[in-house]
Amino acid sequence: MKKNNRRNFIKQTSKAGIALALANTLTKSIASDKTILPLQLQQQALPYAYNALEPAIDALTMEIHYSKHASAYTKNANDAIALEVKDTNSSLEQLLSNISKYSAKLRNNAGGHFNHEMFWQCMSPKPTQIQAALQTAINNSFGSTDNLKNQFADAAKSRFGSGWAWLILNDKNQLKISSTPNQDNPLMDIADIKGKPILCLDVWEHAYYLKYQQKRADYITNWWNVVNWDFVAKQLENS
Ligand code: MN3
Repeated sequence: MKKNNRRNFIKQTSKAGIALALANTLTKSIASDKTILPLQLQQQALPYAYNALEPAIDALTMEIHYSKHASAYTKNANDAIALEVKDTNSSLEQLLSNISKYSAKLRNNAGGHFNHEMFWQCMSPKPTQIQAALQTAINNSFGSTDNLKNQFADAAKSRFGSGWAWLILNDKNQLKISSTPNQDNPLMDIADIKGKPILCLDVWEHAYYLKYQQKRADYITNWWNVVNWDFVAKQLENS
């Protein structure tokens, strides 16, 4: 081969090599799009109307909270999952239990999705009663429902800035109260107090500020009137 020809041959071959490598990558990523079904989160329909929890929570707060804040967490969580989560079998709970391995965007938004989906179910427009099995569990852990409510309200009131109050079942099968900052929750490996969430309360200002302004304590007091104790009992039963 003449020198010039050899140079051209090398040029052509390396171009072809790059093209082939690119084609392989594209084929792989298209194939993986078909075979890999990454975790997809969906915002469930609110189980009651926006105004159904009035006067404890006003309709406008519920509408903005559900249709703007919470829906954004779900969307942003899915965007982050698509980029970061490779394990196709992972559930949201498994993801949360390994959340320290992922970005702040995934932590904040997957947490935000889980927390809000649970929060809507923790409330009901129709009054519910604490049934026997739940009452026994509450009495065993706190002595009385009033003590539970006081400890929970203290956790909710003393959470500095934005966050959540939780009733959880820990790995020793004890009911405990905890609180988390931002959109963290007790399922996360980074949580100070871990456990299975039984009841949660959103104490971000977006959850109450339109009606209550700085009076977070009043929001908490009125919130007890819409707690869905049937859901709480079911969470405990399934734990
Ligand atoms: Mn919220």
